[in-house]
Amino acid sequence: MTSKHEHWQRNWQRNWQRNWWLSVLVLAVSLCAPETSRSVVASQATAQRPNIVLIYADDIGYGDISSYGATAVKTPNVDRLAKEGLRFTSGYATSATCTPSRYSMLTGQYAFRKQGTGVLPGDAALIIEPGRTTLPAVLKRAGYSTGVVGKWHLGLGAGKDKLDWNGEITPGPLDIGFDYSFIMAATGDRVPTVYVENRRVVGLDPADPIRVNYDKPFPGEPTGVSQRGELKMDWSHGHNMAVVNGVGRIGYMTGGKSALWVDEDMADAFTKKAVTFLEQQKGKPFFLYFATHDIHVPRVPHPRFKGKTTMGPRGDAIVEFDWSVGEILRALDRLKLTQNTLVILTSDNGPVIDDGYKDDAVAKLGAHKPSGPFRGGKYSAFEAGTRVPFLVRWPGRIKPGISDALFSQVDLLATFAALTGQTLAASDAPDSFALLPALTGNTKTGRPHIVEHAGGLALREGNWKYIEPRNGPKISANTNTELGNDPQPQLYDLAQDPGETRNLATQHPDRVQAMQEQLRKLRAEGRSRR
Ligand code: NG6
Ligand code: CA
Repeated sequence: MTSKHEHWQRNWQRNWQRNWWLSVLVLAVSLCAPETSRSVVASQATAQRPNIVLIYADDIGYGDISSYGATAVKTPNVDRLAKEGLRFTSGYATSATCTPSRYSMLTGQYAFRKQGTGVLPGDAALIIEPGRTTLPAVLKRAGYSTGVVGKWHLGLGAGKDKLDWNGEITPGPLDIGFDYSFIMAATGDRVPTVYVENRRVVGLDPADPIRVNYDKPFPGEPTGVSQRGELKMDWSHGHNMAVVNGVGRIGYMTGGKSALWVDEDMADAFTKKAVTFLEQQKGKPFFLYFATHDIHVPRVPHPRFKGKTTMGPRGDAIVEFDWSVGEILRALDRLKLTQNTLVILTSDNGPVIDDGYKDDAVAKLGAHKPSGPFRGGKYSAFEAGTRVPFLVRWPGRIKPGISDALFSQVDLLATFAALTGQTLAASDAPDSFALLPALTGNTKTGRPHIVEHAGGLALREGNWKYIEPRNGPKISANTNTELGNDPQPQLYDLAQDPGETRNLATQHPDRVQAMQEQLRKLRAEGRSRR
């Protein structure tokens, strides 16, 4: 007992002496340094900046994760984040589809403000202007080394007729703030079905150049129509153009045989690159944006995940996603980075069951509820379109628990700027709120309102949800999702009715009018950050 105490005391004294000398040194350096670097030295001495890993799933719903209530699938690695960190119940993607959500997250601007931010084809031009203040650029400015691995879907190059997949592909991630990138251009179901590392297609044989066309087929190349009987997985809607690896895709493509990806190996390929990025970091803080392809269509997980659930490829892809998360967390442990790494895990939009392939997702769903307690899913203005899993872990800084604070992915930019002691210019990130206290669980107060963007707009303010009137199908003919369209205004009390089943608009005309006015203002002002 005594000897233990003495040992502790000796250690404490030694540490105190070491820290005292360090403080003297920092003070001396800062006094000699010019004004700007002086504040940098001081802030580094007081708070070590965390590394940041942002794990961004594709199409994973609120109810697809066991820590959010799923029972038909187990996600132990994701659940580890929930256990060791904060589990948000009101974390949102900005939009009910991929491109606009990613655009908003990386620019801090709601995508509904900018034309051309809808789901992009694989040959679209980059939609984020180089030189703009982006999420990675903010962190790069703070001295971070920045990398993106996985799904991009924000366009590449200067547009379809100007982009040569066989040469330098630019502009791209490296021009908007990333130091390193290993990506797919768009989605797993869109051509070109190749990986792009930094500015080049990986494994390309110059003698077999790639050509891509979204309008017309290449003569002689098989299509999902001509080869329908021989496909590995049949399509249910769309996905009948190029055939790659026995799977029909959106868009036509020819050439690049040696560079084509194998869907079954994709999670391995991305995870390996992400782990390598972590291993290569030396000294500097880093930011890794790890955007998995799982669980987007085509769902073709590696055979080792086959049958891991009773739900077919959609369930097995969730297990594959969870495995990828585990690999990242284990790499952080191995590299002794866990303690000072902020890990955020979320998804780009809500869940979808049949998104264009006959992969048994509908038939084998059973009692599983991908949307959790919410209504709708991907493409929908109802909650499940944008309310997604949102987990935040930073050991030592964030106390494990649950937070009901309203937090949108569009807030990450300003929040990371605050985390790294930076002030944004007024024109930057017009919809991004700096919510560091909410992100770290120091307050349960998040943003005052959230715009949810599907076809039209919806607004959540406190627990009230208003969906603006919109014509259009109530249910998507393709995916069978309840889209939230109604020519009448809709108003729901999410506290009493999280499933949006009772439209209270006629009972509360004043609230409807106030929320409509608030939406009008949010649109007209072009910004919402004060
Ligand atoms: C749709 C595709 C769907 C998916 C989606 C984008 C058809 C019929 N459907 O157009 O399969 O690719 O776009 O998904 O082609 S997202 O998650 O990238 O937004
Ligand atoms: Ca998506």
